[in-house]
Amino acid sequence: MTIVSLAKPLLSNGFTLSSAPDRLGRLEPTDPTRPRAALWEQFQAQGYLWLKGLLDRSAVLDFRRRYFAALRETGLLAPGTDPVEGRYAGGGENREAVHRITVEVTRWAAYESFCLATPIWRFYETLFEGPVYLHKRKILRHTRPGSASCTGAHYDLTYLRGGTDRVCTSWIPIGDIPVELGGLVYLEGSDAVGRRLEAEFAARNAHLPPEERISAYNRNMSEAGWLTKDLPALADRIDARWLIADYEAGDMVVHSAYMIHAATLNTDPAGRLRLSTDIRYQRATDAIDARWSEHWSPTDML
Ligand SMILES: O=C(O)CCC(=O)C(=O)O
Repeated sequence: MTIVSLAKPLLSNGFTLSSAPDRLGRLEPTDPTRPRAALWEQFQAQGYLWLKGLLDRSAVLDFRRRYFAALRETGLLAPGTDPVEGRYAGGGENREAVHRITVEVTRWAAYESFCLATPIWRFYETLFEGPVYLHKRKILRHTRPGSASCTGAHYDLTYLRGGTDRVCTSWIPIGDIPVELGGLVYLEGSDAVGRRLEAEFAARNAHLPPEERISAYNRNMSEAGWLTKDLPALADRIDARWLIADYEAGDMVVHSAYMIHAATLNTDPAGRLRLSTDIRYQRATDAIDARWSEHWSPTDML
């Protein structure tokens, strides 16, 4: 097993992943042009596919430019920089305006079109062997360098219990996201763990009223539906490694609804903002979680 060594500590919500290098590994890249059977087999075995260069890199960077250009007046970006760089001003931005505009962008036709890029839906049509559905609730996230918090460990079905469990997430880096910008990290082999945990939650939730039973925020779940913020302890508990990657604009990661993942902090020395989107696809004929049929809003409690 190759030991991953990093120039800088890898941090997540106050915990240091890099202090146990034997608990770190690298995500396996996949060529998206491989035959369907090979892709399916790999997806079943890993719980994810890191599809290299599926998307047109320049189209992805164009969207990055548009996104940060829309936020220029808020003071988020360093003055005089090209929005495509997403270079953080370092503080003092109008947070209310940043928030409002980010929500607005999720309503843009240009964003919708980005999420419906032909290579994405074609990929899913091939994988699922039939017509596919894209959930309307789509999330765009930027993370600031120096921020102390990031996404905790979870699996996505926690938030999508009202439909099929064959739903898949596309996590798309909008710009290059090398490890120091704090991209997603995946717990190796954790699809099976997610399935086990979900069976336990289902048993515990069985007596709750239907609406509460499927909620990520019900009395049996922890904060925000996360399993934990302590990624090293979780890796020890299930004897697994966190898989990291240097993502590039044009890549797309697909993960199963049970695959456990989290993010790390953005510690980019060049001060770039991390930008990504996470969107969900499924077979059009499978049950759809109706709660996801509206645009994302920060108060939608999903
Ligand atoms: O981008 C993030 O920090 C979280 C994304 C995520 O949890 C997901 O893609 O399911």
